[in-house]
Amino acid sequence: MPHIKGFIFDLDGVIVDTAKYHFEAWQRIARSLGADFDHKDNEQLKGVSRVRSLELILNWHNIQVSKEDFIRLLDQKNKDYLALITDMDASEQLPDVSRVLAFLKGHHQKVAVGSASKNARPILEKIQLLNQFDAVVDGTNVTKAKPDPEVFLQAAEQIGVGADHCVVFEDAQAGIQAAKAAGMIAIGIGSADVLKEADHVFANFTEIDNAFLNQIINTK
Ligand code: B16
Ligand code: MG
Repeated sequence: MPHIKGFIFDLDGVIVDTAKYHFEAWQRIARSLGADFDHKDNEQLKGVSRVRSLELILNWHNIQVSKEDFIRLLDQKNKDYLALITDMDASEQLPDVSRVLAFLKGHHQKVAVGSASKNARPILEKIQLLNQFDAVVDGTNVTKAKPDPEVFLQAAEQIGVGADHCVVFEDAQAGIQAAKAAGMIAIGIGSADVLKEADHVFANFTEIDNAFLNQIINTK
């Protein structure tokens, strides 16, 4: 029997390149406040909740806003983000996601999504992958954001697999930390310079071949 029984996929930046739309929407908000931030700062916003993202941007620039404005800015960011992804379709699935999914399912692995996003389900529907997963745990289900392991522990529970038998694919520092805190194998999707705490790092799924997946499934 293989040791690994389940794979949990982060959504934004792993299954679909929504990370660029989150960045654009947050930049608009920052600029409306007379502030700005770059791609390097943006790494800190990946994988963290909408509320935490706004707190970070305001902190970087020492900006104080009222509770009402805070809520208005969150709402505006989500409106801008939803407008950017309105025409998203299956062509925006990141390369080889469907090949990796098919391989894992063909090898009796359970597959789940573990995302901080409250928009995860509609996005999965748009890119026609919602029905491919055994479970979806997202920002509407969890109370503690990554790097807390809650989202991945809930996903493992929903697919009925112990945390130490799960593997996570993640593009964010906070997500890699969450996977490790959950006691899971963490595979980074992105840059090794950024995802230093991951067990393995690949630029994208095209670099992950079936031999590697086989090896991971049989890792003890
Ligand atoms: P929403 P993931 C995360 O999704 C994004 O990486 C992060 O940038 C975003 O702020 C967060 O979802 C919340 O998203 O505003 O749609 O609820 O990478 O965990 O799939
Ligand atoms: Mg992500």
